[in-house]
Amino acid sequence: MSVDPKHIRNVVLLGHSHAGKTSLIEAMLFEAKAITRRGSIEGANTVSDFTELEQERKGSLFSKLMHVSWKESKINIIDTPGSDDFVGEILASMKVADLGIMVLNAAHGVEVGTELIWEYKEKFQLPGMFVINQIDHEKSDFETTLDQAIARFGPRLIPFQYPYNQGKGFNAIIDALRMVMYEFSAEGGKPAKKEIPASEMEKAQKCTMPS
Ligand SMILES: Nc1nc2c(ncn2[C@@H]2O[C@H](COP(=O)(O)OP(=O)(O)O)[C@@H](O)[C@H]2O)c(=O)[nH]1
Ligand SMILES: [Mg+2]
Repeated sequence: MSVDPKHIRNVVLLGHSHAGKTSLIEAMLFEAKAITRRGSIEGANTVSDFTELEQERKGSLFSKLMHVSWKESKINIIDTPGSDDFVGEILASMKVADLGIMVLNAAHGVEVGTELIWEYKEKFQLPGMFVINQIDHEKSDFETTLDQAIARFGPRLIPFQYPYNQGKGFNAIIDALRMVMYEFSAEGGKPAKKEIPASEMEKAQKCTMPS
């Protein structure tokens, strides 16, 4: 398939080890239908962590390039190791990316690796967005993680999606830009679009207002 260069995006996933970067990419590949079976870290069968050493250690050691087709675009996705020991892999990936997606673990908040990698991201003046991950974890605390990110990385951070029901049983998010709720089935796939519950309306409207 030939792709017009204006429809090519290069994104790099960044963040502390175990934030969930490799698992998130596996979900992205699955949702974009680049793969038909979603692997896991525990199953040692993700697309990204394919080397024996990574499967043994259950963590990424090298940067990897994958891609998906999404509507008219080709999105190149680079996975990176989280540990500063592999900073060369992280920096080289940042150099070729248009966007850095900082992945935060909602059960852990901002971590040392997040801060170190953020400094590099700022040095490269790489545009960024945050994904707060592991929302289904019983100790997930989206609000505290977001507050920590705003306190550490600046008030310009604006949440435009947030979980409706974090913790065990999590299956819905509020999208404050489109002003809808998306409810996901356990198998993934296209979410059901629902009205934002009345109890969430004020919070959703406030999300994107400048403070
Ligand atoms: N419950 C839950 N576990 C997750 C999620 N994302 C990743 N994990 C687990 O967190 C651990 C680290 O994930 P991994 O993708 O290797 O993180 P990475 O080091 O940032 O690439 C693994 O045990 C994953 O199974 C998530 O959204 N929910
Ligand atoms: Mg990884």
